[in-house]
Amino acid sequence: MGPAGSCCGSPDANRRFHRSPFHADIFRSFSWSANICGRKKWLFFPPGQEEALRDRHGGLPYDVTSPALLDSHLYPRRGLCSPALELTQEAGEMVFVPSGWHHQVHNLEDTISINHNWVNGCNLANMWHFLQQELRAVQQEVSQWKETMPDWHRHCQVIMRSCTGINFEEFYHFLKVIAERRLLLLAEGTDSGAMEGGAGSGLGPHQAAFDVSRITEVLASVVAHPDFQKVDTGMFSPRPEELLQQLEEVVASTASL
Ligand SMILES: O=C(O)CCC(=O)C(=O)O
Ligand SMILES: [Fe+2]
Repeated sequence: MGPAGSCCGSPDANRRFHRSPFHADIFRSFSWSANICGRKKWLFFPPGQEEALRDRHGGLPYDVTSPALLDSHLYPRRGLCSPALELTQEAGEMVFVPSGWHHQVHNLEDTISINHNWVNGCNLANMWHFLQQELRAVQQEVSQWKETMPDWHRHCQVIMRSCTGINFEEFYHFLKVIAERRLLLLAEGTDSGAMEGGAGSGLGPHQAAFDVSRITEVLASVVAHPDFQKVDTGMFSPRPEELLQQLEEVVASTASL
């Protein structure tokens, strides 16, 4: 909810009502945003373009329309960025934000909107890629203590969790919960054709099989990641390697779906 004129460029209004500086959505999720009333101007940049908008210290701008970006000493790669994709969202209209697209939003009128974010089989790999990037950024930031801290890797996971909201262990748990639901749904389906209203609440066998194949790819990468290998998975049930093997078997058997 925000008054006319609020966006990244009017910090006072943002603090009280509305704040959407230049960003990509949490975990590189998809989002939709529906305008109940009012109008908003959106500026979009396809994934990767934000690299050209970084300042010389590697930081992203708060407001991509700020005159500060014309300073080529501070923003040396600004000229390499293509112009923003611009759109105006009217009352009653809904905008879909693709995974990993950076954007910023400006209220042209007093505006109320509702939005929702989600991850599914189509952007799960983007989420995993993002988490790896976040961990690398943390590790770089605290690299000077690597030799003197016995628990350095564990602390990096703690810092990552506090900055990003999730660590590698929780990401595994997330994959596990979804994988088990999809496996149950596929098993029920082969049983009696009882897919409708089953454990997946309306998901069909094709989507369940698709999700299982995407989760399998991502989990294989998680299990092979040197930092995940440092996580104590002794108490996990199932063990990540066992879940991966089970998923790989199901992927092989549902390949014909
Ligand atoms: O409406 C806004 O100010 C921000 C919406 C947004 O960033 C989104 O839906 O991803
Ligand atoms: Fe957003």
